[in-house]
Amino acid sequence: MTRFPSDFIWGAACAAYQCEGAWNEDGKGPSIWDDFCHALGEPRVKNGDTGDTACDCYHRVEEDVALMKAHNLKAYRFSISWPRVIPDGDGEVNEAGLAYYDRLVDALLAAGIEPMPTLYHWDLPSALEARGGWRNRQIADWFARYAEIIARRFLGRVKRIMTINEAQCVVALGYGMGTLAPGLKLPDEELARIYHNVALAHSAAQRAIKAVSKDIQVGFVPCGEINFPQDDTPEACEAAYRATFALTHRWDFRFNIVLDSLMLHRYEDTAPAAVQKFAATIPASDWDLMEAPDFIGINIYNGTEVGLDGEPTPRTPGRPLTACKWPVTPRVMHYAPLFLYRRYGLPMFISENGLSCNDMIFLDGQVHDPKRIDFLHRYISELAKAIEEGAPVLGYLHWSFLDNFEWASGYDERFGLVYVDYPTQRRIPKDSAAWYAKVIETNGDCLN
Ligand code: GCO
Repeated sequence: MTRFPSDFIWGAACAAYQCEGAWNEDGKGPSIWDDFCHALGEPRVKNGDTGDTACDCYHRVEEDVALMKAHNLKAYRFSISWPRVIPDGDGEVNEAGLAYYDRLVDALLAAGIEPMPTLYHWDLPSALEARGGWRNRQIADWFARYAEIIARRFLGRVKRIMTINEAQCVVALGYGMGTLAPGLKLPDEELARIYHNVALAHSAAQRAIKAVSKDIQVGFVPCGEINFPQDDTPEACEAAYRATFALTHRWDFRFNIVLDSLMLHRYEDTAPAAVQKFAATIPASDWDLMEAPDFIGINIYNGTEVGLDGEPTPRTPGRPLTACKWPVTPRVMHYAPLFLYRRYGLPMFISENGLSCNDMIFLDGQVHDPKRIDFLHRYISELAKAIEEGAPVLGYLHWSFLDNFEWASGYDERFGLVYVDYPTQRRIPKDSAAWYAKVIETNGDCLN
């Protein structure tokens, strides 16, 4: 029995800084990630790794797209580097930067793969950070102008544009914990202000894109902690639903911290005092500026099981973990789409899901990754349940097609279906790549 809709979009995702390289070529301006990786002193990234070369995708468009085609991908979610297109963020446009994305988009279209750009996957132009970055409310104008430039350039070639990827990581990890660029540690009230600026920026960008064409579907990509129930009873599900959207624990890493602004125009009562204090200063006219996205992209890697009291259930000793020690919790893929649909009523993509494994080239010259296959089999099977129970999931975009630069973990973590031998840039499809190609070919039926 087919469990996925016939037009289900199977694909993969990546981000500019994590794979392009060419960090200072053809007029590209510096980004906060260039600065973060190049900062002198104590390395902020493991092993002192940088995205200077990464997977060299900037120079390998044809080879990489051919490999995607050979593995049946129907869509490729990539991000556009803002400073490649507008080196200082709001000034001159860099034609050579746009030309690179022309090549990528055209190669994808020629291969029958839908190009799905994300405008912001964390590489803010350094010149804008110097002006306050996401702390500055003006970012809504800077971002809207950039969005319009992209929408005009790719009009007729892209059907969907995602605005901001994982605002929760941008804010909580970049400006709160300081583990990602720009590496600041600001207090909660400031973080609440930054979240509000993110919501304003998404909305301004959405209006700018729609002014170019109403036909372009605009998406927003949140992330955060999702709670799933200890069993499938209605009481357990209700407790997990409530816990997922409560701001009592990790308020700054919950899906609803931005989505509520965009969709419901309010903050949860459970928000901590510092957030309530900021919320009280928001002028009513700001809520009129909020734009509900056409769809959301949800990035799901793991979740936390909770009991009837909404508290995490005791950890199982020796529970399964990925190479970067994230718990393997496939049931989150069943519940996250259902919970988000129940609260917001929007169609969605699984815009990222995958895992890091300690992949290596075996004696036979191949890369065998049975753990990845097992993990994906479990998660995708749970996704099928969510779809059967009514969650309007339009597609699944695996993170990632190629191994790539994993932010503060550098190159130690390998998330790809395709192994990258960094010294030679040779691509070696892992066993999971062939497995995923089969999943796509059978529209998921081979998992039944
Ligand atoms: C994101 C993610 C990716 C990561 C992936 C694995 O924000 O979209 O952080 O960039 O590489 O989630 O951690």
